Amino acid sequence: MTITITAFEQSPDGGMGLARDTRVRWALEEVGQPYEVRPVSFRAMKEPAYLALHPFGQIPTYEERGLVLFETGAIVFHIAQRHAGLLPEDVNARARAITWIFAALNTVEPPILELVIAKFLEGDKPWAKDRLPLVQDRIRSRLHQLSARLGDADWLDGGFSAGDLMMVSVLLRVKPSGILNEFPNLSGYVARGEARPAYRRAFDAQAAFNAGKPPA
Ligand SMILES: N[C@@H](CCC(=O)N[C@@H](CS)C(=O)NCC(=O)O)C(=O)O
Repeated sequence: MTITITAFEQSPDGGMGLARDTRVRWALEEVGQPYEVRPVSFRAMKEPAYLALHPFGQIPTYEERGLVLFETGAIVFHIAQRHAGLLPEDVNARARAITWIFAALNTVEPPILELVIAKFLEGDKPWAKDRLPLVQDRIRSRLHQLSARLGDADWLDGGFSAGDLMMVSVLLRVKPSGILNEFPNLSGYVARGEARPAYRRAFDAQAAFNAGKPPA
């Protein structure tokens, strides 16, 4: 069974792990599933052939024996359901881990994306200077709540799960702003995620792909 995902032909971050194929690569590495990567250009992403796979013309997509998925939440959830290692067996613990996937994507990622928009897409607008601190404070407020919940635990609910994989992936996007460092337990949490061998393999594969090198 071959799994194929799509990724930017040339990632805007140059392969530093911020493009969303990283979280899918990471999930596949955690469960030990090999995969292939099909590069797509920005132009091809908006053409009918690609829109048939992904209605919003984005990366990543996931293809496996006639199944086509988009949205990283759905893809990571599917991988975690199908293969052991990312969701607990206990039904309630499993439901809680899935809750954290949703929390990462629906509650924590939106203010972080606002910062990306405020800085890189609207940074030249006359109101950008006034807006930026408001956006940063909304992130702080979310991270404060998340930090309180994590406390001194290693992971959000018992052992590492797909919920942590998604939360760490989302928090990595705020790392370059320096805001994450204001929350030492969250920086430690992200560092634990980044130290996982599966994450390292995913990161290195993405970096090599962007550098035009074959996978190691
Ligand atoms: N909610 C989607 C977001 C996908 C997304 O925004 N992908 C970005 C790359 S990280 C993209 O393709 N951007 C180009 C575009 O939207 O045209 C998911 O989690 O899969």
